Amino acid sequence: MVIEKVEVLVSSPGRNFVTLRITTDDGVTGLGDATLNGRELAVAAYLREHVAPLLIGRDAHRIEDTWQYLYRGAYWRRGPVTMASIAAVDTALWDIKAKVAGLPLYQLLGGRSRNGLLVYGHASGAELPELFDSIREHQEEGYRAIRIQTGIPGLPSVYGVASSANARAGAEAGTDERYDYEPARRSAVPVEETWDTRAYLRHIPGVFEAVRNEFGPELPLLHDGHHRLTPIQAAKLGKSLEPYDLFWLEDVTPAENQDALRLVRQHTTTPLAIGEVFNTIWDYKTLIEEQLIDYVRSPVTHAGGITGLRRIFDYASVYQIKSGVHGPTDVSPVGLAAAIHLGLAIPNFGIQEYMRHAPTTHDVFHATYTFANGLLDASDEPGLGVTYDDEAAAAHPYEAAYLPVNRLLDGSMHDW
Ligand code: GCO
Ligand code: MG
Repeated sequence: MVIEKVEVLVSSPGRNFVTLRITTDDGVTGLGDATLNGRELAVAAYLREHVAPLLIGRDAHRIEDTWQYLYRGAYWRRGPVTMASIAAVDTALWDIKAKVAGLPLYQLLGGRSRNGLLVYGHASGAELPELFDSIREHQEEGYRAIRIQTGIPGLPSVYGVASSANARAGAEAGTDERYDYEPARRSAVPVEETWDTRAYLRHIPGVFEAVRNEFGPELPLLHDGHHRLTPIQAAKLGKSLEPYDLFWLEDVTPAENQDALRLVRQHTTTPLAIGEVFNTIWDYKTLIEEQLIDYVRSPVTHAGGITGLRRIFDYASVYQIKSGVHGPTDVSPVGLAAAIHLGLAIPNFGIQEYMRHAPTTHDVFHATYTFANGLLDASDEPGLGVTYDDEAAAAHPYEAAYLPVNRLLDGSMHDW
């Protein structure tokens, strides 16, 4: 069974996605997600120009060898563009192998270890009443774990809080963005936001206190610091949130400095999650070996596919570190389905982020995974259980969209 056709599909049903479709000589197709928010066309070009021509004629069953061929063979290792490209190829080949076997992918990864994946959703509100409403809506929809982000007094807009502008844009586009906000905006240049760390550190503990008082001690609560703090500020935040018993505190410091987490860890027992911008096992080496984190955040889409991410999870399992896979709407339904299959099989599953895609996205990506009683589950369809509708996609061509950039109040560039 050899690879006969490799197509790079770029479409924008609600937001931009890059999808790889591999077809074998006997007509079996596999899908992989290669979406890199705000840098989509770089991955599309990498795949079209430098990967697709190398795949034609290769044995579609040789997944590990193809992974090594693309990783070692590039010489220029790692990085989000390379690793998203390898991920898409890897995922598509797993999809094909499972279809040929006539089994849902999780069966090839060792079979079910659980009934479904516990997920968390995103509640947000500029003020506490809106936040409380958002938490209640999520609970009514079945969510059993909830991430909380709020406005900060003095800042016009803050990461993770659905803005009314976004909600309006969603309403106009016919998409549901009431709480599934999309941080990337369709514009030629990024929007600029402002940030004040001291105001944030003063405000957040009171928000968690209010949420615990309203919703009680049991509800698992999460929070994302989005790489904005110095190590000592992060340590202070972790310590100040200890009374509210967080499930995790995410990305408190810029993730590339692994040593920063050592300092944070020495000061707080709040569980730490990191890695949505990591793409290889090497990015986790110190963090895993020194047990500086509790959850690994990389998605299949950005960390070299099923093959790359499973290797990270196995390594993490030695140190009782669990999975907490990134699942924003910029990971396509193909990338999410891959995470579901992997999460069903691994022994050290922790939680899965589930932001939910807009209905328009599902017009193009027909997915068979289900969400019920707070759990995501794969269907029994052979492979990943997702198909791509070319006709529907044709109505949604790529449109430039960028994530915001962040500046401190004095105008200095900061981490977004
Ligand atoms: C999360 C993430 C996202 C990212 C987004 C960038 O925890 O879900 O932080 O909201 O900002 O994926 O493209
Ligand atoms: Mg995050």
